[in-house]
Amino acid sequence: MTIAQQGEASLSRNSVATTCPYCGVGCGVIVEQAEDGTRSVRGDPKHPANFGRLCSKGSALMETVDLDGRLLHPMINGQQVGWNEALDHVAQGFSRAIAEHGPDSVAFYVSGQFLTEDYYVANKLMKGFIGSANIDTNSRLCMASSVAGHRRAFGTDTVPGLYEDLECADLVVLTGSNLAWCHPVLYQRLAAAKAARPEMRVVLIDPRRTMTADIADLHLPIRPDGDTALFAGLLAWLAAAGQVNESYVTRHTSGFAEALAAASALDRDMLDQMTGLEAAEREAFYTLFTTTGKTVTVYSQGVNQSSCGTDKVSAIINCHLATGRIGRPGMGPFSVTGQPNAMGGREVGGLANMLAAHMEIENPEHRALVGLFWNAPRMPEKAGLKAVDLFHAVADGRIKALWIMATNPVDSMPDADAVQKAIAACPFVVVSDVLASTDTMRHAHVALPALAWGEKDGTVTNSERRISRQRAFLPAPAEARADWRILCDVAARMGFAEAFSYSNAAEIFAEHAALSALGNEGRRDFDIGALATIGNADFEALKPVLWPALKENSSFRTVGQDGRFFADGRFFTEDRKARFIAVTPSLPVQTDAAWPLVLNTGRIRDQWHTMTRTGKSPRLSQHLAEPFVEIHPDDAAPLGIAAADLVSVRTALGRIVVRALLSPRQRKGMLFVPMHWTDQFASCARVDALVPDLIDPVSGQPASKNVAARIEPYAPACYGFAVLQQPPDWEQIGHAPDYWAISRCTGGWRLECAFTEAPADMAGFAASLIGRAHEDGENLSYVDARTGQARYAAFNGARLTGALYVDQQPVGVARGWAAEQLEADFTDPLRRFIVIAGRPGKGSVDRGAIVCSCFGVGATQIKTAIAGGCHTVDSVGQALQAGTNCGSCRAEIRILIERHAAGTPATVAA
Ligand SMILES: Nc1nc2c(c(=O)[nH]1)N[C@H]1C(S)=C(S)[C@@H](COP(=O)(O)OP(=O)(O)OC[C@H]3O[C@@H](n4cnc5c(=O)[nH]c(N)nc54)[C@H](O)[C@@H]3O)O[C@H]1N2
Ligand SMILES: Nc1nc2c(c(=O)[nH]1)N[C@H]1C(S)=C(S)[C@@H](COP(=O)(O)OP(=O)(O)OC[C@H]3O[C@@H](n4cnc5c(=O)[nH]c(N)nc54)[C@H](O)[C@@H]3O)O[C@H]1N2
Ligand code: SF4
Ligand SMILES: [Mo]
Repeated sequence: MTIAQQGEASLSRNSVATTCPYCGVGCGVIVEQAEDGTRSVRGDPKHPANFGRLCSKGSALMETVDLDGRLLHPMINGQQVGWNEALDHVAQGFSRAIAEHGPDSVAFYVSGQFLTEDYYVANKLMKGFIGSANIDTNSRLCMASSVAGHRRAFGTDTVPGLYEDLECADLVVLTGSNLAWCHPVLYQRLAAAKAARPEMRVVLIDPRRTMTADIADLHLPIRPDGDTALFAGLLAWLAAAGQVNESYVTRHTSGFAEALAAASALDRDMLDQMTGLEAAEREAFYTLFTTTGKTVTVYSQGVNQSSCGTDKVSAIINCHLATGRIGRPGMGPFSVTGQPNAMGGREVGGLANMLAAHMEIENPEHRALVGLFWNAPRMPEKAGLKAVDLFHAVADGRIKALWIMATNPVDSMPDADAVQKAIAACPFVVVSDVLASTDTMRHAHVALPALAWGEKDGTVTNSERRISRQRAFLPAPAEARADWRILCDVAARMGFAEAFSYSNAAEIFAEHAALSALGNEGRRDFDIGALATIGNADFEALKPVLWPALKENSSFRTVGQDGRFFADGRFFTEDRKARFIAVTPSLPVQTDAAWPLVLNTGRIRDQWHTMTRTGKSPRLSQHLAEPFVEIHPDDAAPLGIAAADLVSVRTALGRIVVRALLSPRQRKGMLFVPMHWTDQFASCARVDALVPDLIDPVSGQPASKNVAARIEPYAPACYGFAVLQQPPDWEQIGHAPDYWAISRCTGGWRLECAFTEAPADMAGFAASLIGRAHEDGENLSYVDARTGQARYAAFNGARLTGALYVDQQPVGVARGWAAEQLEADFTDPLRRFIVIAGRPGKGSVDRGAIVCSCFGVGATQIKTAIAGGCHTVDSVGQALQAGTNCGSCRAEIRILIERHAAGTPATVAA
């Protein structure tokens, strides 16, 4: 079956080929419906991104598509209204602001989780019809430094290579990328290639020894923001070693001498200091790079999210240009995109400083071309406000009407409390989301229900420039509508009906494709003219397609036959030469006695961003069920912080309260807090409230990674742990604990909590939390006044409705086991006492913290298997199935084997 036929198959009722809505790997998934109506997902074996593989998040997609918590109707000020009223209201709100204060008084803040068609329409409305460039996107927080680095080197925002380059390289350098957790299927492909060709080398550059280190031959625990110096040092090293490709540099580049001079100004001491690495470690890496022709450098947020992110990108690209290692199999710099459609957003020009189809807003020729094509009444002549400045403008009242779509800035923007305040004070705020309650939605005057993954249709582009279809397999729920349709309906009401009269996604895509080819003639990298006349049926059946996709008769070849850019040494600058950029490393984050540590932020394996979707999945929520800070045991000990203690993490901006996870994999002097937890899931864990809005001066991307911080024990009077059928409603309960965090489990919810002062009536608190027994139920409790330990359980018929465990220490109850009791049968009243005992009875097991989400296998089970003689990941897999589906947990299993097979005790709180 060809992939095109798969498209046709997608029209059948039982099987739909679509694309995963999470990371930029862009895996193809097939959704199948069984006779009984249940649906399942599997990796699409024909999709060139994943060839059938899926990671833990992709495998759990079906746990996230229910309607629980969905926004299903338009709302104005919390009241349900009809679509007409909502759309009129939005159009009037924007039109009024524009009439009174001009087009720059309004703004859109959109997202790399938009489909290309949504994105195209939003950009066209703002830039062509409202006449402002005030549309920016969460990609500013994500890819802006890569975009800026590409543009200043290549003349365009081009990713030269393909995923297969990671497989055929002899050296893969991963810097600022936790590929194992953030691009898991690409990581699996790399791991498989290395297993097949063990001579291949992998170098990981990350302050933390992440799970990606599992396949690394060399890990450089770099000092925060040491990358510019490290790669500048490499350029000088290459030159000194006579390994510069002189003929390539002369024929195809400019600026080499200046770049080398800047790089050579760094002496060994400066490199030691700036990289925080031993000279020997650095030189081992330099030697590998110098002696290995086929080298790919993969980078992501450890590079982009920095006040010197663009310079880091340039320092990396410089080394590839100097060696001519670009655009050929197994060679090149490779910026991996985060979101499913970060690339698509760049193609349509969704950033405030771009236009459309990789054209530039400040280029009059480009403006004229696009303006004519759109028949646009007005086009902005200058770039619009970039995310951080945009929210500053909201804060100081310059923006009178703001429309936020498919992103959650109250949690994900730096200085998030200030962003929250700004949004709350903005006179007119519209939010389009799939959920009814998010930290951002809370401030919406108008809430618009969008279609979610599985319901919507369109395209996304992955990290290797491959455009794939997302296809609907579920009906639109209640009144939810596609984002592009909502935008078109508003545009029509603002007087632009004709330009926004699309009847489906295919028409929008065709227009976007036509624009990409307009006046292009090989001048711009992004050209999908071959798809400009695509009709409905072909759009339906569209197979994954790599861009550029030029019209058949086009004589302008910009790309090699193999789909890679720049092998011919022709770039998109005016003289067609690539530009070296001279970079001067900036100093690392300044710490001092008050703020002695550096706070680093990022992602975990099984959660996606602000948890609006992955937080619904019991499987995914049990891997790391609570907000935490990772800290080196040597940093924790002098502060009196022990594993599983609650701690406050502070920066100059504020404080969060999270669980301490002691780990020797963390670089000393640094802390790591995941970005995922919001006010919906925890009392005080929005890490972006701690991150100042410092930006890279070239790209405008915030420095979300490295912030001066300190940490101290939180020391509550008592800790609690509960399992509950219903999530707690603190308003109704009347007393929220000082600290709390909730997560989904199969039968309900898990709650961690703590009180700085124990409630005078703990039993009363327990009863209102876990419920009072009904007539055929029972409430049990056990209180030890001496130790402060208490346990409460409520049963309703044969079911446990909730149990609360309280202790003066972190509660020592087996979490996974306790959560399973929500689904257990308690018809026999005697069995109920095991809940109070808090321990598995005879014949049942405590699985421990979940390691393998696919099969729900926990650390305790794996340790038992190891003790029983399973000393390889595969043998653990044979015994327990763990790690045999998506493979995302294999590195963690290997670490458990290393620790427990060798008899060393674990320091990581499991
Ligand atoms: N599970 C999961 N996967 C995801 C996402 C998710 O939310 N969850 N989000 C997706 C998105 S949008 C994105 S952008 C990507 C991000 O993917 P990644 O960039 O791989 O993820 P992060 O965890 O943000 O950061 C990567 C690493 O950068 C390191 N780092 C911090 N500072 C520095 C530094 O100065 N130098 C170097 N060399 N490294 C540093 C951090 O320690 C961290 O391990 O992931 C995508 N995939
Ligand atoms: N400290 C720190 N901060 C960071 C980062 C970091 O590493 N550290 N990373 C940054 C990066 S790289 C990124 S990409 C951002 C991500 O940050 P956000 O974009 O804010 O995070 P999401 O949770 O993905 O938000 C997407 C929202 O869109 C909704 N949604 C989902 N599908 C649809 C749809 O089809 N239509 C509409 N209208 N809504 C939909 C979801 O429910 C959710 O509310 O965070 C950034 N912030
Ligand atoms: S690697 Fe995982 S999250 Fe990323 S696209 Fe593939 S299945 Fe989805
Ligand atoms: Mo991202």
